[in-house]
Amino acid sequence: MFPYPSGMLHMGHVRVYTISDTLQRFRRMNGYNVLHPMGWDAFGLPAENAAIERGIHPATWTTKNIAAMKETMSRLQLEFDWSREIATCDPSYYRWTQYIFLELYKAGLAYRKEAVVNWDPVDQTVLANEQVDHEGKSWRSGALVERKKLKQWFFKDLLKDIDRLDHWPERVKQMQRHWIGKSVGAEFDFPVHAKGPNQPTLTVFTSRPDTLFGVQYLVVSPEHAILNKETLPADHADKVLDFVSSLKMKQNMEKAEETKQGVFTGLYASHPLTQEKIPVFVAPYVISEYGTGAVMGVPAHDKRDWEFCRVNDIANEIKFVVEPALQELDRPFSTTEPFTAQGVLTALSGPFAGMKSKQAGKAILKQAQQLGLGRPATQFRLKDWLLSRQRYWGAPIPMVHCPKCDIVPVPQEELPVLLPLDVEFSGKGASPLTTSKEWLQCTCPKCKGPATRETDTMDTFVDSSWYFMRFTDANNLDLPFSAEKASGRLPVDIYIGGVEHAILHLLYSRFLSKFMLEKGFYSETPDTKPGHGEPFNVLLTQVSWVYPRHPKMIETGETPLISYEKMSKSKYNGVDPVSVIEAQGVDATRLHMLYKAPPSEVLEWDDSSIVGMQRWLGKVLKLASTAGTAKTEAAEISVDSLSSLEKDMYRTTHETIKQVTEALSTSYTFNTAISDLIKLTNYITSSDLAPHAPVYQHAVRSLVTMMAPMAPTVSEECWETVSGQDSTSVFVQPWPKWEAKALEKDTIDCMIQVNGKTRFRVVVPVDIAGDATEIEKQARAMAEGQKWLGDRPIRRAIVAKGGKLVNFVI
Ligand code: ANZ
Ligand code: ZN
Repeated sequence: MFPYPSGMLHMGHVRVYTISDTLQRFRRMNGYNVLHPMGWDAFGLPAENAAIERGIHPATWTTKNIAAMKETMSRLQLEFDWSREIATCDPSYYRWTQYIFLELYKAGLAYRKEAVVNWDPVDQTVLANEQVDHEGKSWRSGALVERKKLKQWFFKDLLKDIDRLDHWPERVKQMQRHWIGKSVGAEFDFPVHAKGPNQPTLTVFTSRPDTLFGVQYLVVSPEHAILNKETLPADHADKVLDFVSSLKMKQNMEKAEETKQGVFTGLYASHPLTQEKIPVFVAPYVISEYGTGAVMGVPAHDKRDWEFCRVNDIANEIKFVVEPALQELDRPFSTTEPFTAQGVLTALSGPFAGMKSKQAGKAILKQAQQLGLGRPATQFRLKDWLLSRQRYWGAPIPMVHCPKCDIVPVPQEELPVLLPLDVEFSGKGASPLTTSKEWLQCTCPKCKGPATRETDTMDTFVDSSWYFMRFTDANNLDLPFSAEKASGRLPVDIYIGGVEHAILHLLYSRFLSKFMLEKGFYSETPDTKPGHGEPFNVLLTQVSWVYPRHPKMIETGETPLISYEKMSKSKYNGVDPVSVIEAQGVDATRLHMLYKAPPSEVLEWDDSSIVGMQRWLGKVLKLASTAGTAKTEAAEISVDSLSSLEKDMYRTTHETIKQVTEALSTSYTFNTAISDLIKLTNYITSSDLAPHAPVYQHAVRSLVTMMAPMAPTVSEECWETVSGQDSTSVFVQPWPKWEAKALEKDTIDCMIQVNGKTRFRVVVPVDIAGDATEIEKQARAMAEGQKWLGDRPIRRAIVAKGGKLVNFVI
């Protein structure tokens, strides 16, 4: 995941990029043609705030920050393909963001509609949610924030295919599922008795059609179209509309939502099956963007409805239309709280009494359907993606407003719509783009008359939901990327980054990746996985909390009850990577990052334990020098002609190769890879084998090569030492291979149990493993055998674990 150029690389970044750099070096050494790109998610609010606060132009600020972060990356030995560098704020990039926007518009997936935004009435500007404090006031002006409807741009239909993602963490998939959420149910129509010639209908969405007979009122959201002067009865209209407009204050809205406060509209609707007269309320707990923006209130079977009914004093008698099936009743059925489970329909449900919920739901829906007052419906709990921002530092939405032709797209060949430079940054008023008069005026592409440009810019999530595709062909001047190059590379093999992006960024990326595939911008080869335009095959997420431990906690070994705030550009609670590299060295820093915690866990940073890594590096340097001095001509090693001492070292080396290779290629458990390499180092150091022995040389060379992806500088140095003057880089060495033959052991350890209790161990040659009689002989020859078995005869011997355990029953 590319970073936001805040100006400082923080430890969370260092962790993510150390992991990816390790993997790319590893794959390259294994002969892969690796694409390891880097770029900058360079549009966004902080640049604009710097402009407002310090008078620096966002472009200048961003460029300076990119340079600083690049410098840190190079000091960390992070190797990227800089020929493909992308900055999303560069016209050569955002031109294509705009192009893709127009593709979505052509496909009917980009549209404009009114949406509620946070409005600061003093500064006359739209605020992001984070800019409104807990009292509902603007962070800037302190004014009470209003909810205002403005026309905004959206993308629609983001979803599907989550279950195909085999190599994504289950937790991330669950979060996406939850975000998207699918609810299967029905819609019912309630004809409304209103004054005037048009009789409106209220349509509700319910997930419980079986409770239709329990409806005691309807509730519409404050934004519902039925709430207008023409439809509302005269004696109620003012009160209702006042209530609705009081909700424009975010503060009032939240309070009403929480207390389930509502107001009777004066309207009645008739029940689709019983024609009963049902009162209609308005309340903000009904959300306008979900379902139909109207619900049927069934207080007996829904908690929110129960509470709403109680708070607003709606009905004195609650209708229970479902009750638990007799056999499930473990205590008397209580009517003092809602019964929300499924069950059996009561007599109050007329012809459907006695049916089970599921079957009743179907039957009720069928009847309503026959009357033309109901239909099956599925709701996705996903709001469309609101992508308009009333901001400067983003890609301009390539649209034109013409008094004659309404909204007209900018022709794709006229892109990019460049951001003007002469804007005012006051943080007040409408979007800064409206202050550049020259830019604002344009000609309509359709009628050639005078027109104005769209002043909204795109959410920066749009920029970052397709950049990985651009990396396949980053300098293309004619298209977002060539189909051939993209098809050869996509999907991304492994995507590494913070889990905080698990929902939105990944969801949007999946949306655009599927869209681009559908539109033929690239194609999938038969062996592509997981297919269907999924952008990322393996997803490796980190909790990007890297925080310093309090010295006192290090002392006492306590774990914190609350974790520190996430490190980020705005919080200066972090460790500065540059000062760590300066004090501790690059490789020790990288190793420590990889060693302290598996990628998915929180990393606690304390400078004191980095010493362990430095010590290890020192040991390897010493080993390299010993091996380098004793170096002889490289000789072939044949397992069969090795002494047992040599065989042991050879086997230990190959075991390590096997484990480290697996850790770096499939499980990404860098911490175990490092501890295996440390064990090998200790093994070689304490071995009695002479350093000129080919097996010894092989062990040291393998060790140095395997360290290289994680500790590139020390490994390079060691490689020069072990391989001599004419050496080439360690990174062009092939990755060591392990031989199955080398792993074979001559002996195995066998645990001996006596009457089921583990007593001692014997080392037996492999060819008698599992042979109880032979093992008994060996065991009796040992002092421990004498102690536990004595001369007593064995009644039964049980061999288990492939001969690694024998239980003697005596
Ligand atoms: C009647 C009913 C009876 C309901 C009952 C539930 C239980 P999920 O599962 O999340 O989709 N609902 C529908 N639209 C709504 C909106 N715009 N704002 C707030 N609530 C809304 O939830 C579906 C249920 O949420 C619907 O089913 C509806 O209440 C409510 F015993 O209808 B139900
Ligand atoms: Zn026009």
